Amino acid sequence: MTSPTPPSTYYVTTPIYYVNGDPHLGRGYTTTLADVLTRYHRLLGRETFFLTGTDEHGEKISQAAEKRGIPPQQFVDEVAETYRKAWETLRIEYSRFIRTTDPQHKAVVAGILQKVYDQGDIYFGDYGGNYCVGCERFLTDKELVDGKCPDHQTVPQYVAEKNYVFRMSKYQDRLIEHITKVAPDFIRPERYKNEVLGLLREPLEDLCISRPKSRMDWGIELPFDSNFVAYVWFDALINYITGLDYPDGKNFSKFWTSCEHLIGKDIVKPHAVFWPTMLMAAGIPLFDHLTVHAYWLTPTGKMSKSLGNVVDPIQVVKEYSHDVFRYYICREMTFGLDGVFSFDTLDTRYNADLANNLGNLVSRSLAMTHKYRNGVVPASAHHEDLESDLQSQAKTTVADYFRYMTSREIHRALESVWALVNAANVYIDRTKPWTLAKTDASDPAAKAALDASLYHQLESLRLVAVLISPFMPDTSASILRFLSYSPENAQKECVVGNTGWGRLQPGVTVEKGEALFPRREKTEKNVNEVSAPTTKPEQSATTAPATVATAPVAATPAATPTADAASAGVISIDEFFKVKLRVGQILAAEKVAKSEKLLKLRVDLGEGGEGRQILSGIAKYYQPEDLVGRKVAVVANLQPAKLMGLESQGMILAAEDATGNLELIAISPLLAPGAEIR
Ligand code: ME8
Repeated sequence: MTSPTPPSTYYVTTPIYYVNGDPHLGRGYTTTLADVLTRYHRLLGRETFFLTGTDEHGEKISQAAEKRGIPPQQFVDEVAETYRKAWETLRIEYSRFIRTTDPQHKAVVAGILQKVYDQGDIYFGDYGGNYCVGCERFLTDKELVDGKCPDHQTVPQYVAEKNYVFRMSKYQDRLIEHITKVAPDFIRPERYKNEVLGLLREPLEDLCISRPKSRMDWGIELPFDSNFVAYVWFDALINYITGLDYPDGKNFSKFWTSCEHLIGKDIVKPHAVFWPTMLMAAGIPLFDHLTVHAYWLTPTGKMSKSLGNVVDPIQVVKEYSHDVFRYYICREMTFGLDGVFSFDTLDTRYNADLANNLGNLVSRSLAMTHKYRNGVVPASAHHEDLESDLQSQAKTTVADYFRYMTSREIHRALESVWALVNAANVYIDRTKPWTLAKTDASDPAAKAALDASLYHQLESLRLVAVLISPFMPDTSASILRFLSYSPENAQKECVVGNTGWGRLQPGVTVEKGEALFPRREKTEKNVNEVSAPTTKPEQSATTAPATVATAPVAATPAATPTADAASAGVISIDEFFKVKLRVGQILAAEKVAKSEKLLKLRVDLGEGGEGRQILSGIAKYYQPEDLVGRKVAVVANLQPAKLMGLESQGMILAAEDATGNLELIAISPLLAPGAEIR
């Protein structure tokens, strides 16, 4: 159980955002991710530097200021402040906020332009092409779709004028060599590397790097011709070194080559082609990595002001919390692919992963330690298969976590932590501390088993708290505080590669803690709707899961009222008691081949053996791995039925909300499998 050997420094950047737009979800995502990676590298003992800021020059900013009727400088000052405040609200802890209107930045840009000009890599000439103001760059014919910019859906403007041009083509071969041979992980994930290599298969054109002041004067003046300002990308990209006080700053020599640029897929070309060739021309070593993520979409498509579907991360944080927001965006988006943000999936993840799973682990383990051991962490001498299983899951989780963090499969890193959260909850149910507590005063074996159970619960929790600290700093700090475990220890142990089992010291007193993630009302409401027989009898449990639609079991006498009573919409108490409802615990879950709806579950109903096989139509709403360990309500006396050639020996209860989503009925994790529901 060791963490990767840490190089000593880590430098991460976000794009500097255009000040004609708001700090919306997409920008909030990149910035949050940079914060997560910074905290992760600090945990590994690296000295970190995190740069974000605002891109304040160029045509679209000048147009936006004009629209507001204020001078551009006043406009950019106001919006830069909005960004700072937004990141503060999201609890982003950057090292420096850079603005391209900073005098220091202007001087660095001028210095680089002069150097590249003096060595003959910038020439004056005619330049013409299709300019997209939205992208602030010329688009090649190949990039246009039906004559329009695919990102902005606008027809670019044809611009032809005398301008200064950077000999970018000169560096094409060196760039290809770098991407393919020198640093194969320069651009990641792989799909974006391939996209760039695709671009580089065509001869690279030189890059126009100026705008005549007569047309647009909101920019940095060229040091060698005062009639022109620098092209906005040539200016903006250089922020990444100004931020480290290039050329002479201590930070530049310390951090530059450990640099990771985080960007969205919209600005791959400027970062993967313009920027490295600019650096080559300026004689500056290249950065370490360009890490690209995809877009956040909404259920109604791309976020856009005109559609009114732009998600404001500040509102989300206000309604939930920083940690919930951070967890959701990092867990929900498969890194590198587009993700869909919806409050529905946010609530589902909140209730399933945070309230039910992590929240319960915290409250159960602390409550039981208080109830059975006066809050004192017991020593664990007893070691059986259940303890080995949990420890081996902890080992797998730690290894997977570091592997996925290193490969930037961020969502998977979190998934691996939740595998341990799940396993710890399952472990509690299997060791049944409440049963052991009945005899532990007189039976030394029961006492040892209870000590072990409590220790293993708490130690799993400690490990989880350490691993989630980059993602959920407040939650992690609360859990470590509950466990009387110092955050400095957590950090130290990652540095020395000792994240492993057994760091929690027996004898310390844990706090009682508090509910970290109370279940959210939306789900509560759904549950009530289903359990109130008078409101919606047709939506009762027997009709809820999609399995029922195809399952002959739905028509079994046990679950169906008599014809007379059914027509009246009521059933007698006797009829109700014919239905045997039991608490079940999902032991295993997998998709059913060729079925979009069905999951095949193995469910422990307290009957011994391997548990029952139950098919449930919830595949669209739950990932199999998120179900393992979960307690569910089961109709236990349904006549078995075959679905897709597989036998189903019962039915899991779920409720359907107004949008047609299915949500499993919540069962307290304290209830043991087989407990009767009535
Ligand atoms: O391009 N989903 O600034 P910008 C995910 N100033 N991320 C998104 C997103 C979405 N729907 N929308 C935006 C610029 N982003 C230049 C950068 S850097 C030297 C100059 C994020 O304000 C994502 O990181 O348009 C994307 O690359 C960036 O915001 C674009 O920000």
